[in-house]
Amino acid sequence: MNTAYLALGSNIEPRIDYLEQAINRLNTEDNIEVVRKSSIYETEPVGYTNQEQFLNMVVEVKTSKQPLELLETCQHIEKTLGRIREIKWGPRTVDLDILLYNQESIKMEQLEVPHPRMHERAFVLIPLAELHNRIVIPTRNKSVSEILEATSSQDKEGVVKWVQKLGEDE
Ligand code: PH2
Ligand code: MG
Ligand code: MG
Repeated sequence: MNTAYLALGSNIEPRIDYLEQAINRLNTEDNIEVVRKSSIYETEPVGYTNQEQFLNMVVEVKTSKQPLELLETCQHIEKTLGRIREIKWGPRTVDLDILLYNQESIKMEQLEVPHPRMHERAFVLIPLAELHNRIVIPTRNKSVSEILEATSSQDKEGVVKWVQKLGEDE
């Protein structure tokens, strides 16, 4: 059995529903089990800043799928959830990225693991550290907590624990 960490993100309402549905769909797969979930964080958009805030989280999965099969599953889930509401030019309803797959370094045309930008993204590092802060990112030779220590406080401040407000159906 393999252990993988997946990053989830959404910035189209209902954001929380998209995250939950993505997790349900992962669990519905025969060869994937979501074993742990981080808290959910509300995060400032990185890269293209002219878009809504994201909800981000990380999950740990156990899977007998090989990395490319896992990637296919993630892309299929993105596609099926994206089709629920068609928003022209809108940001994606759900993004599902493979961060780590065991301690493997994989560089293929379709897939790079560890995720090539994970070490510079507080919205990935903070929820991942919650699940496993000693885990080493093989391409960096550093643990998540070490990388987080070197992350600017400004980046970290853009990542805030999210709590659903009562009576508010997002
Ligand atoms: N994903 C991106 C680009 N920027 N910013 C935040 N806060 N969260 C994301 O998930 C995210 C992003 C591309 O996948
Ligand atoms: Mg992404
Ligand atoms: Mg992606």
